[in-house]
Amino acid sequence: MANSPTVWVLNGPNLNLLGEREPDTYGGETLADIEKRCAKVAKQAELALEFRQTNHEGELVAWIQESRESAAGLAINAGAYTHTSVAVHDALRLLTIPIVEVHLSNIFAREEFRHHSYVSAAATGVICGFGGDSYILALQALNNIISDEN
Ligand code: CA2
Repeated sequence: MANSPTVWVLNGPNLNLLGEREPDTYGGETLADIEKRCAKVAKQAELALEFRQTNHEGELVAWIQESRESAAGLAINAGAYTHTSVAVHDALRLLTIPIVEVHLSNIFAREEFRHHSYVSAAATGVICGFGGDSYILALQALNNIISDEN
């Protein structure tokens, strides 16, 4: 979409396996299903979408840095790196665009080690616990902010 603001959606480790196991925790959708839904919502909102997944911390950091070149907003589900990665936190702190932290599950209703997030302190807001809908809600939040800016 020429000249449309681009929203980036970045996904961390193991999210490529969604839909294969633990549907009670993460829902039955695959990441490809979620990407399709995001693409539909982005199109309706006249946003371009860049949707990626990696199992590697360094690649996630590199993509966060790369987003500075073209992203108007970022939604990130850093997976388990949410709870461990100072590098992801530092990279997010370099951004000046709105950032929404996304989780499929309600991390606060789960094990204690999931209650702390290195992403939250660098994020504009957090959406968790709504399965694949968490991504849609994140896109809507980013669209509201980006529309207000323009
Ligand atoms: O709820 C979320 O979105 C999480 O970011 C998902 C991560 C987890 O480490 C976070 O605490 C919360 C896990 C990624 C997906 O892991 C799978 C495990 C089994 C089958 C499919 C995916």
